[in-house]
Amino acid sequence: MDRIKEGWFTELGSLWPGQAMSLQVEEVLYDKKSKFQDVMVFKSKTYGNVLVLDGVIQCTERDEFAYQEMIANLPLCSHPCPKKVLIIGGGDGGVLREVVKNPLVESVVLCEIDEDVINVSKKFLPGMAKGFFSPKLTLHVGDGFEFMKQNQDAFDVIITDSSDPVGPAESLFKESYFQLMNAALRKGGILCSQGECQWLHLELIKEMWTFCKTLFPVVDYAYSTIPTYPSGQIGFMLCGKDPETNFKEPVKALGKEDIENMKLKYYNPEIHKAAFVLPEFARKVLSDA
Ligand code: SPD
Repeated sequence: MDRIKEGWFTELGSLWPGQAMSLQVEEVLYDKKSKFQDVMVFKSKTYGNVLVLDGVIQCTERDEFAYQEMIANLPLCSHPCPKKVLIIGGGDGGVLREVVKNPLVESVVLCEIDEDVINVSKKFLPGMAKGFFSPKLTLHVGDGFEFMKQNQDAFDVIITDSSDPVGPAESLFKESYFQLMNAALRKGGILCSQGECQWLHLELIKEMWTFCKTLFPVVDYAYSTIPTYPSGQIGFMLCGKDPETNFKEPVKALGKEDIENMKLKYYNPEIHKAAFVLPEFARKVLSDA
């Protein structure tokens, strides 16, 4: 609660030194410690309900779609037949909501370590958590590392919807985790992982890019704009097992009708392609890596 002062929540963090995002608070709806982290939901004045883990904004009802639609559709639309999908993390259900919309997806496993996040989201973020009611879903509450060790050669697409690399999610940004995902993917499989922000974390992105290149024949980096994440952007690391995969050109391009049926508000084939066009400072670092 000390993060809320005079009616404003402020997101301070060591990963974005010297800057902070503030949102005006109308009411704190939930604030408890789970087995893994501090879980808070507040009703904001202009961004709807906001989920905060360990003091960091995970999603707001107003802009969450910019992240969830992109982290789901960039990999799904890059795979010719994404039948079996695994989501690691994603306890708010927003990525799941997007994944189950895709008619080619037959089954989804969501593996989230913190059951409190799922329950709190069902109660306070119902628009995101609706994916939990899909018949395509198998829910697994537990550790993603352990789950993948026991499920090798099993998925067409793996999406890692994690918090930042401090605390419980730190290991999800390491080479050993990407090795495990590689083994859990079927032939031609694709992964898409939360890839932090090019304005703030270029060193980390470069490090990830470098080890991904040693593990996969195709690696690419894309980003989305989103007002309530640090510096207003977040990126995605995409890796493919098939050397023919071209992330920049969706192999399954959604038409106008698909976009309407799926009620997409951010993703379309044009923004898919544009998301890989990096500003020169980032393009240079990643192309030299
Ligand atoms: N800086 C916060 C990054 C959070 C990314 N994950 C958000 C989870 C939304 N499903």
